[in-house]
Amino acid sequence: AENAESRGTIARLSTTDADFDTTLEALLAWEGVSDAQVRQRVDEILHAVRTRGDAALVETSNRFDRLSVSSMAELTLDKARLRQAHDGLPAEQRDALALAAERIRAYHEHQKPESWQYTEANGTVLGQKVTPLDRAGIYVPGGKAAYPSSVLMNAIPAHVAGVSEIVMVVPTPDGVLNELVLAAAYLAGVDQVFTVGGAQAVAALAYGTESVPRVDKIVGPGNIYVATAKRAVFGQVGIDMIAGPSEILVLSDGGTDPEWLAMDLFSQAEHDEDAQAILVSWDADHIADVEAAIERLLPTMEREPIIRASLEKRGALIACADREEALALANRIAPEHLELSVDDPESLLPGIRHAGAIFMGRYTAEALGDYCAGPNHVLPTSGTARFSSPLGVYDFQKRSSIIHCSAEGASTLGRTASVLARGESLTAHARSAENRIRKD
Ligand code: HSO
Ligand code: ZN
Repeated sequence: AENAESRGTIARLSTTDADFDTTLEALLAWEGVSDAQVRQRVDEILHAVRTRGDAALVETSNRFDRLSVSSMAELTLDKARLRQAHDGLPAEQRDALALAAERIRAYHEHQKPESWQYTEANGTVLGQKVTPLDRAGIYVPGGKAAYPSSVLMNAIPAHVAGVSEIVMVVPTPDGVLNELVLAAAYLAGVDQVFTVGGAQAVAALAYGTESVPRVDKIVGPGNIYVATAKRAVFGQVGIDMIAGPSEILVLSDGGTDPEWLAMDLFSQAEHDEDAQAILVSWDADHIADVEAAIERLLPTMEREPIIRASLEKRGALIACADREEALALANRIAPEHLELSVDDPESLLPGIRHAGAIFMGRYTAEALGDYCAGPNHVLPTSGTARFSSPLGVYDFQKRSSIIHCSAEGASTLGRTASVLARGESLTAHARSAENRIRKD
């Protein structure tokens, strides 16, 4: 029902439209489909790798990636090979990658949580101890979706967290290696790479094979088979969130160059036909200028077909009444990326409650955050910023509780525990606690 009469590439909406709410809900709706057939194929692959290890891993890799290898040794890259990829890069790429890695590392150093404890008057000590995971597995998609920047964003927080061993898997369709991906792995502190992908790679990381060590957590984006496999092995190992298509929401006060804004919207739209780019402004003339810039620039884009599909299907330019209404929309959408393209972003910040990453002011293009500002680009999508956070150091650590009772503390707590245990009819609990109650 959206303004079907002569609309351009991107929908123009206004919060005063009679059907605004339903139109917006339809635009935001996203369902990652994993049908029964995909689940069945994934289950078969998981079972094969779980029961037959390397042999199944080699077979499935040969089949899906069109290889003809006979052992896992041929699908294994050591640190020396990663270093070779790094040293072989053109200096400009090597330097850019190094600078990005350095900045990402510095940012994530700030996230390191401390263990803590406190002592009660009777000498009882209570606390929390933070421990990194022993082993993390990073999944890196192959082919066109292989982003070296994502290797940095997934592996560096693990490294900063103190994970002892970082294993990476990446498919090599037709045996083609991506040197930039390997170089990024080197800089990020990856210990070992297996050139396997798909559900079979997830299975290998989750269960372990003769060659691939079993990890404690699997992170990283992947196609529907990878996502389905990650869901299936969850519980056996930890997994990160399962990401939907990329999104950007720009709030503009009308003072930013419309061509900058058009390109900011394109920068997300070019990821995927299902990506979502939305601009909200309380300046109606400005919206018309941004639309004109979109139509002018779109034909000049290398990825025009993807951008066009994304803008047509899920994009929108939304006119609203004022800043308050814009903030309410931002919180309702809870976008992965939120650009505050305004003079005084600080004044809007307190009103933002849900967003994966917030880009403050006209100069802070989301693209800078995607590569090298420092914060992580693995962010909650599809409104999940309501309850989740960017990938970070804390995703590669866990916490243990510490309880150290003094004799007096145990005696006091023993009385309380005893009463509660008898209330639950758990006599052994009660007597265990009562043993510590002072008799004097
Ligand atoms: N914007 C993407 C990350 C990325 N961008 C990688 C470029 N390369 C995450 O939403
Ligand atoms: Zn991006």
